[in-house]
Amino acid sequence: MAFSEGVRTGLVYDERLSRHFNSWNPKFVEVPERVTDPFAVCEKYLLVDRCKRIECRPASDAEMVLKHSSEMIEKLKSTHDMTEDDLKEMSTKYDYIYFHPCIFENAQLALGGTIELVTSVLRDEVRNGMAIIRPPGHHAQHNTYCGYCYFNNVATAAQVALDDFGLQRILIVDWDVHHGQGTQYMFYDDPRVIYFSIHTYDYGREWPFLRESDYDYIGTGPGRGYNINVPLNKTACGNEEYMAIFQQILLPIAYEFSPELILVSAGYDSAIGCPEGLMEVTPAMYAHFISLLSSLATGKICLIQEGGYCLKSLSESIALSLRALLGDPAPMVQDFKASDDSVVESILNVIKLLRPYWKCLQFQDTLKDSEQNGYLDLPPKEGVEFYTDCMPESFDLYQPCYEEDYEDQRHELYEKIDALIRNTNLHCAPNSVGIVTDSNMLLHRDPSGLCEETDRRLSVCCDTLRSKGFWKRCQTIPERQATTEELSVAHTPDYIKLIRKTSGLSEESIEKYQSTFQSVYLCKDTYLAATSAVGCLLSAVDNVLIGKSQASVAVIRPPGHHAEPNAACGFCIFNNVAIAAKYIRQQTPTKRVLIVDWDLHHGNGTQLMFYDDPSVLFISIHRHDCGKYFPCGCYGSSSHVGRGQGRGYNVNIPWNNGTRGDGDYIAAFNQIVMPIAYQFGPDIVLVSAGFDACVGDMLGHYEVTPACYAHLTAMLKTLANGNLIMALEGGYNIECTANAMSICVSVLLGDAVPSVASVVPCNQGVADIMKVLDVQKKYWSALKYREALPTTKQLESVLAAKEAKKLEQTRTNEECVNAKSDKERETVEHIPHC
Ligand code: Q9C
Ligand code: ZN
Repeated sequence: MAFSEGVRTGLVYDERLSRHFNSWNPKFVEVPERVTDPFAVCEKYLLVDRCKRIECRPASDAEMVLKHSSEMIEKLKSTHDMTEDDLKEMSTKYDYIYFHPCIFENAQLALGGTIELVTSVLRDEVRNGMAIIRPPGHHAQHNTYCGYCYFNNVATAAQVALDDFGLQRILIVDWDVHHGQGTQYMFYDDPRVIYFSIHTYDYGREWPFLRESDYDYIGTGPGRGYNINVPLNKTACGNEEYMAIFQQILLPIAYEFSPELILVSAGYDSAIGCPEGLMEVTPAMYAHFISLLSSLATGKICLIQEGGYCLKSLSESIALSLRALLGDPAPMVQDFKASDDSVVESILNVIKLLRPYWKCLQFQDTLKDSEQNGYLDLPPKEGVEFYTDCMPESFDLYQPCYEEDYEDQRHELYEKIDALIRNTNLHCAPNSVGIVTDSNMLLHRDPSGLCEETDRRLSVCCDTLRSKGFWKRCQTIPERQATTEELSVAHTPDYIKLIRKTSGLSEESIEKYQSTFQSVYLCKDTYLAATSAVGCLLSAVDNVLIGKSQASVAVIRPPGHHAEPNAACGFCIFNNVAIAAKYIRQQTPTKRVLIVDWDLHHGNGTQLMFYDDPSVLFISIHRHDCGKYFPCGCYGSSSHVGRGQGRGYNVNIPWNNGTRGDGDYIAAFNQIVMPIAYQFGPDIVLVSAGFDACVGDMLGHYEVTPACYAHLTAMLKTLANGNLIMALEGGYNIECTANAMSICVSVLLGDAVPSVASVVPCNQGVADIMKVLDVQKKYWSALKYREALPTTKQLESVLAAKEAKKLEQTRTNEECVNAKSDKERETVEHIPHC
């Protein structure tokens, strides 16, 4: 049975994994509660019963040797019968490793459990899954144990996926706060596996003290460009920094790579409160990472537990991770500050080395030969000693796992975590999607029969939603008509009166009203249809506001986003979405509203209605062609940013010249829409969902695929607790519109997001996006990545200079040694003759 009919998420957990512990060092943080506590919280949140339980089994010999030497396996096996003294003696041979009589069995079980989980996903028995396991794996290497790790669970599972399932593209994401050097080594030359790690580094002064944890280690041979290290050179990095790394590096590369499987080395020592990491990622944030990654690889994502040593944040983070895998909305995270400059620097350093390998990383400028800046430099920092060069011969049995002064902060940190837990909104509406339409809207018809905006746009959309089975999976929301009072939040009384007056009029008498507007037709039922469109959308809004559905969809026409306070325009009569936004502000004045308008055309009407308003952020992405495309003129240009208090709260992303496709839209979302949206922190998201940029649309001639709209929907769904309201705007190829809309509804219902092929923006698309970044970075610190980076040639000459200097240094050192021995000889020679 495939997962679509069964349980979606696999869960690996095994009591036996709590047997081993460090019997001589009670302060050692790698403790049995690291699995029992998280599991208990998962049970408390009633998540366990929603999962398919997958048992641990011992990994086979054949599986263990995939990534490890047989000596190493045998040695671990032999610990079973050792005395404690022998175990202790052996532990001193390894860096942060202890042995326990159960350790072999448990390492074998953790590895077997990981493989079971990953193969269940690859066999389509579950869509995704999580392994709550210990010992962790990412420091384990071919021939050595390291950092609480014995067998490399994730690397071995990846190898199984390559060997037994013939996968070609696997993405490993390692958000454990330590560098998973073991995994890095194992796929360093393999382009089939991306190893992506975010870890604390401090220019090499952080454990595991490796030169190769830095950003310039990008893989070798055919694997060049497929190893990605994001070193953090400060502690206290939090949600904003990690999210920036996702938006600037990980997600763009993931979209270009188009993985078939994602494995996460899910270490929660990056979470707030962990003494090993001293970072500040909040438990809810992991749900965002997972939701965003789940759009890729058709949702095939496996989380394999690695580190995490603050039991409170570890447990909460694991539970919220599992909940995200199950498809519950990511709980809102707020108060995004600007990323720390040292992290901005790390991000740009990564980009400067990787941009020759990834077309998605093209949003920075290029340093001119005459220019200099900090990015011209290359590692290492001087005066740092690495384990890379001199690994100690033995290690202290009582190595402290963290600095002593952590104890002073522990209480305060725990209170902070408790507050986070209390304030996390885990509300889940009884329905994922409410949906509404009304046959009144079919009555609005062009008397000439020539206009593309036809009633069939709506009826085919609804038919398709029904025939594909999506409609019946939604909650049907009752339709209604908007009142004059409701319309007047966005339109002038005279204008409303004028439209109302056309009700029931004959064709000839309507003619004179119609001719005052641009690209609009009116008929005797226009008023009825248009008030129904607004009413349906308000009903959809109510449904979300009262918590009946998490998201809702209004399948409506006539569209609205061109309609201005006192004018119909571009097939639009009343501005549905603008009225909805004003309505939300009226009902709940504290709510911050984000409007995303992905209709092919600029939403000039909506822009106008919120131009001064900082509580409603309007982002429109549209074909502009330097003002020559409808609705024509300069209003859709990127320089229109809002006015007064509202400056920065109007974001236009205009496309100029030529067609655009998935790569451009995904890039615009990763580069502009999502960074701004996360920083804004909306309580509710409205989507002006026109599908006229869809491939096949005869008005647009753009090439966005229906699947791409699913991705855009999935991204926006990570905001505002998933409180997203989608309203149909344009879209004139009836079949394409119906397909695209259906796929968006499907994603809102929680179905897997279909994969788009490897996508990259076109050159003109990159140029358009850069222009917007330059305008908007003044208002949004999340966009501050437009620095000039050196060219490969410049970097090569810096590298050559460094090498030359190193050579010279070795020579001087040698001279020193020689000089010294000369002196020694001298001394010897000067011993007076007897
Ligand atoms: N203050 C994992 O998280 N401790 N292993 C270093 C630095 C060793 C971590 C001490 C950390 C090993 C899987
Ligand atoms: Zn770790």
